[in-house]
Amino acid sequence: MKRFFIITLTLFLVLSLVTACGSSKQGADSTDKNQSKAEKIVIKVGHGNPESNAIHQGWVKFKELVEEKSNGNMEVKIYPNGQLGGDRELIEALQMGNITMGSPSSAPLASFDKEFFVLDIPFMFKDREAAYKALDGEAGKELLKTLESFNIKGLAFMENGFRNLTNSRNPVKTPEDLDGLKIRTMENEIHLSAWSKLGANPTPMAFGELFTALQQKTVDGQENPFELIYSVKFHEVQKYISKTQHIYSPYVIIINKDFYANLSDENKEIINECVTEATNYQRELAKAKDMESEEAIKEAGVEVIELSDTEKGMFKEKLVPLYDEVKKKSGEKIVELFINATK
Ligand code: TK8
Repeated sequence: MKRFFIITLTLFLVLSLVTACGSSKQGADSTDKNQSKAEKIVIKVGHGNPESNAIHQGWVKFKELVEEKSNGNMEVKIYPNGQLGGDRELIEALQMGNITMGSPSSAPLASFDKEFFVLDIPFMFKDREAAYKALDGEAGKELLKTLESFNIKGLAFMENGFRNLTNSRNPVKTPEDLDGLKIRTMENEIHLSAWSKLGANPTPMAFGELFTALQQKTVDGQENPFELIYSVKFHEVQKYISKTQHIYSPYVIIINKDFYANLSDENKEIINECVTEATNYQRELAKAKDMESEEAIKEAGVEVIELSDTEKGMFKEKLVPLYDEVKKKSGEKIVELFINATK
């Protein structure tokens, strides 16, 4: 009995050794199947918005298209909601290759690449079409190219939208109503300067901290497009929304430059095509959601304030010196390209 036991034990040990060697050997040789698994290209996307937002839906569209067109050789993993960081951290992570792609707002990107300040010229685009024309044309392409010295490749502009001022203190129709109003801005010097010139008391803050800041009245107000305001429930902690539409805010679709450079021509082509298709899809959705959200916000009881041309003019007038400030930062060339594109 004892002998039988020893033989069984020895057999068991020998067998497990053989299996162990076998499996490690298999790992080293790698069959075809293993190889294609090892070669699967994973694209890690990080962004700061909720899953209900058009920008997230744009990424989902991109994922579906890329995975289909590459026959599953490329896989897109999306990390929404700022779970990997806010815009500034995400841009840094992308530069280092810790994430592959992202869609920060253009304003925080300007702290890295000064030419992006051009998009902070207030009231530059009269409507969406004017924005698309400039951003998709030569001006936008030149601007995206400037990202290359930061190890970033710029691919396209999706849409956040025209920004509106919200606050919990008083209705705002003219700059006078802004006196001392504590406003959160994106992390961007031109935005800070603009709100100071208008008489408010601006403070930069990451988007992820904003809801609590509004709720606890650390700040009185903030500015964002209707869709984002509604989806993150800012309307529940704000009383007034003025349709200032002071700036058109794009999301810049960016990819780590080294990662992109190392892709095969075929895969580069897939990425480019899918970004274009997803951008068209996303813009349509963003536009529809912007209008729906405005209605929903009104229904929720927030006062939506229309501004007449004269009232808007009062904001514009105070912001005239901003042109020179932007030019100094971004350089005249890119400003001229954009101004010409809007003519
Ligand atoms: C989300 C931000 C947001 C922007 C802001 O990460 O910070 O106000 O409008 O959309 O990019």
